Amino acid sequence: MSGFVEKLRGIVGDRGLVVDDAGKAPYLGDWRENFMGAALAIVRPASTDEVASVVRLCAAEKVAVVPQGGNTGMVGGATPDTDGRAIVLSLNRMNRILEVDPLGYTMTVEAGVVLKTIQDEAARHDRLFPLSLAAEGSCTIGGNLATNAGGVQVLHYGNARQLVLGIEVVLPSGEVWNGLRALKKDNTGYDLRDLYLGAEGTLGIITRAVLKLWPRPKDIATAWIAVPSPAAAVTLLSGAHAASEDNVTSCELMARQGIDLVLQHIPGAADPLAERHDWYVLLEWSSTRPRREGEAGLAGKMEAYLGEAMEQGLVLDAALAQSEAQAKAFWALRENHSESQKKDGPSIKHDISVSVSRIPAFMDEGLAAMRTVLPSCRPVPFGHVGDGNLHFNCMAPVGWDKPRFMEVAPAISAAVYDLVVKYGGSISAEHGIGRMKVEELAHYRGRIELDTMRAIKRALDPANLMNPGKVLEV
Ligand code: FAD
Ligand code: 2HG
Ligand code: ZN
Repeated sequence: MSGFVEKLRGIVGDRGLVVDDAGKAPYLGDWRENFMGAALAIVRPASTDEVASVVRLCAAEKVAVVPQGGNTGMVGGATPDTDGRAIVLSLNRMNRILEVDPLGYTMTVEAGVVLKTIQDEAARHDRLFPLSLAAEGSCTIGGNLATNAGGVQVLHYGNARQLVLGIEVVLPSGEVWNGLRALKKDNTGYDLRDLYLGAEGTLGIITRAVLKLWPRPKDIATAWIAVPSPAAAVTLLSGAHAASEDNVTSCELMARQGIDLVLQHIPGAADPLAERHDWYVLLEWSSTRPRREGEAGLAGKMEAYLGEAMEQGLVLDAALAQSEAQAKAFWALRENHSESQKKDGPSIKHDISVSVSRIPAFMDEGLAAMRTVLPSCRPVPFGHVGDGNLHFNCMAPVGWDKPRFMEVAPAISAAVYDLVVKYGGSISAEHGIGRMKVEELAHYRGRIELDTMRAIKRALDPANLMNPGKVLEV
C-alpha cells in the first residue's frame, strides 16, 4: 500500500498525513475507550478540494474512509475497524470561520471548527450559536451535524438539524455537492441536506456549513433545585414555560447517584445545598431583554415561581445563582457527569427518549427493569428532561471489572430498550448509532424504515466505502 500512501501525500502534503503509530494512536480509539481500530493512515486535508481528491483516490483504490471530527462521539462512529485497510479522514485542519453575517444571523464555517470557537465568535458579534454540550471544547461542528447533536438547549432552540441552513458535502464518488445556501425557505424537491445531517458520515463528508445565529441573551437566571421525584421535575418544567414567558432554555434532571460520582471524582466540585436529596433539576431561563435598573428580571420571576412550587411540594430546596461563577459551578456538576462516570469504572449508556410526560413512569419501570436483571447494578439516570431524553446509564456493581460487567450488560440493555419500545420511544435520542448500536437499530427499527435506509445508502455509496459498518449493515 506504500504507493497509495504516497499518492495521499501528494494530495495533502507531509502536514496532512500521519503514518507513524504514535501519531495515529489518538485517532484510533474512541472517547469512552470501548473501541480500538487500525488505519493505513490518518489523512488531514486542509480544504474541500483536498477532501474531494482524497475521496476520489479512495474510491478508485477501493479504500474505506472513516470521517472524524473531534472524536468525542459516544457510539464509536469515528473509529475505524481493526483490519487496518481504511483511512481516517480527520477534518481538524479545516478549522476556519469563513464569514459572520450578524445582519442575516448566519455564520459560515469549515467542518473542523471546534464548537466552542463558534460559540465565542457568535458572542463577539453579539449573537448566540445555541448548540451547547459538555464536549464543546473539543467536538467539531462537522461532527455535531453528522450526529445531529442535541445538548442542553434543545428544548428551546432545537437540535443541530434545526441550527443549520446549508451544507457542503463531499460525496462517496469524490464529487462536491454545494448545498451551502443561506436560505430559510427552499422547497425544491427532496431535502438532500437533511439526509446528511445525522448520517454519521456514512453518506458523505460534510466540509462546510452555514449556521443559524440567534440574538445573545442579556438576562439569564440559573437555579439548582432539589425535587422530590422525576414527576415533580416534569410538573415544575411544565409550569415554568408560562412562568418564564417562554424563556426556559435548559432543564436538566439528575439523580443523587450522579452527583455523588461528580463530587467524588471532580476536584473542586461542591454540593450547592446543605442537605442530600434524591433528585435535582438544573433550570435555566434566558431572555434577550436586558434587566433594567431596579427590576428583578428573570431571577426575580424565577424566585417567585420556585417559591410557589415549594408551597405545592414540587421543590424541596433551591439555590439561585447569584453570579456567573456560581451558575458555572452549577453547570459543572451537570456537565461532569460523563467524565466522573468514566473515572469511576465500567458503565453502559442508554441514550433514550420518550415523550416528556411519560418520563416519570419510564423512570420507575426502567430502574426496576435494570435491577431485575442485575440487583447490584448502580443506575445513574440523568439528562435532558425537557426533551424527554434520559441518559439511562448503569455503572457496574462495585468491584466488578469490565469483562465481567460486559457479560451481563446486553441483558440490561435489552430490558431497557424493550421498555423504550413499549413507551413508543427511541433507543438513540442524540448520540446516534455508530458501530455500538448497529444490531439494536436492526432489531428495533421496522422493516420499511430499514429497507428505505439501506436503499439510500446503496444508492449514494454503492461501493460501501463511506464509514462502512456504521449505522447499518448493507
Ligand atoms: P466525532 O466523534 O469525530 O464523529 C462522530 C460521528 O460523526 C462519526 O460517525 C464520524 O464519522 C462522523 N463525522 C465527524 N465529522 C464528520 C464530517 N465532517 N462529515 C461527516 N461525518 C463526520 N452529544 C450530544 O448529542 N449531546 C450531548 O449533550 C453530548 N454531550 C457529550 C459530553 C461529553 C463529555 C462527550 C465526550 C460527548 C458528548 N456528546 C454529546 C457526544 C459527542 O460530543 C457529539 O456526538 C458530537 O457531536 C461529536 O462531534 P465530534 O466532532 O467529536 O465527532
Ligand atoms: C450529556 O448529556 C451527554 O452530558 C453525555 O449526552 C451523556 O455520558 C452520557 O451518557
Ligand atoms: Zn446528553
